[in-house]
Amino acid sequence: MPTYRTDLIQPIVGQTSFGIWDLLNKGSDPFGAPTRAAITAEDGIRLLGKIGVPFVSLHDLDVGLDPWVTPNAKALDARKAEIAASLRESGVQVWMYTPCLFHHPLVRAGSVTANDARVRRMSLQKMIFALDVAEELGARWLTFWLGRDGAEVDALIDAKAAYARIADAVAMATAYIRGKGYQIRISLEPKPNEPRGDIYVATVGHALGIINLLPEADRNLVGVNPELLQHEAMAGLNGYHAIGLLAAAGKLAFLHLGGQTPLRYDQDHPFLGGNSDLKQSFYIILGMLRHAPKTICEFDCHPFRTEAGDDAREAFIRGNLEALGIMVAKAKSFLALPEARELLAETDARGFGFTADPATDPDGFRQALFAGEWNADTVAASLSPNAQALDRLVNLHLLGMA
Ligand code: GCO
Ligand code: MN
Repeated sequence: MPTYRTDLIQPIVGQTSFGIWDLLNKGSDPFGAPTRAAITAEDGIRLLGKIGVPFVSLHDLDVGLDPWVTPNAKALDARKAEIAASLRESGVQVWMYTPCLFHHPLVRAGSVTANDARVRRMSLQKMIFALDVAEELGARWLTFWLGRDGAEVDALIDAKAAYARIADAVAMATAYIRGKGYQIRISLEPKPNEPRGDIYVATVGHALGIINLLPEADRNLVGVNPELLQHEAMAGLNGYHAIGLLAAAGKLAFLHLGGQTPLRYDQDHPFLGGNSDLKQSFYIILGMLRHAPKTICEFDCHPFRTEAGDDAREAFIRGNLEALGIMVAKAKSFLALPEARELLAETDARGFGFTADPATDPDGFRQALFAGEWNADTVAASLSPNAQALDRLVNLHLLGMA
């Protein structure tokens, strides 16, 4: 294992988390057998504690707390106590908890969107059970990753009903949170496809649309955790814009990070790993630093399948932390460049250069808006958007040539 740079890791490690499922991952893919030995959830938690990662996220299934797999209240209680003890001993806290609504054959035609009311009800049971466990374990977020809610055969489920059913389920969960006085919040994680042909909560925009379907009192209990680069890039979308939209809407819950080649299957490469787009990765960290500098960066990706050694998982954790440290350092130093500051002077500017309220005084508003000489050709000729100069600066800086 190389010596990973603590000078890069130390400034950011306090705002990081790893999904336990990513550490348990054994390197199998739909074509190939596992390449890494199994570890337990406790091993993974211990490893994070040793490296100083403050948070871990859990799927009920991966930590033995799935009520569909273990329909025995006593056994689940005992297992919960074991996980709590492991977290305590390792000094690691739970960042996010997910009821796995994508694994069991029960949800093969959807969980909360299924046509069969029994499946919708059992999915809600699982969500509410998970909320209780998550709150008890101190989790800050419960992520609904509705990865099995989608379609190959669109005739099966009416799309309007599907979105309404998702909103119904989320609204039940938020109302329960309010009723119980819980601290936990709900997060939606978009993904365009895989495992379904098309997933309903496909993009950040879809997630915001669903939040908009909720009763108003529940909307502030729900956020979105985009997975960047992977999930937005799978649809060829721009992750920097995803962060911008969520920041503007006040809905950025936290980030899932990893590497991805656009328009491919969910590669889940380590952050900056493989053929990931370095520039896009730079921009998402730039967006994060500017609009949510303290947000938790949770790595939701896997060691490459090639990595089979005993230290593969430790190298994976340290490698991701170092990669984030590199991009945070790059983005910070970019923002501090006098040339960048000058070129970016107007980047946050808003407004239209006049004040008048179109609702209370529409005629005054019109008059103010059109006051003066406005000629499209003249203004166009005087514009200097600086795009080329900024792009050059980003390239020189990112590639260490500035
Ligand atoms: C994926 C998803 C999951 C979710 C997780 C939420 O596999 O594509 O990213 O890893 O993040 O299920 O907890
Ligand atoms: Mn994810």
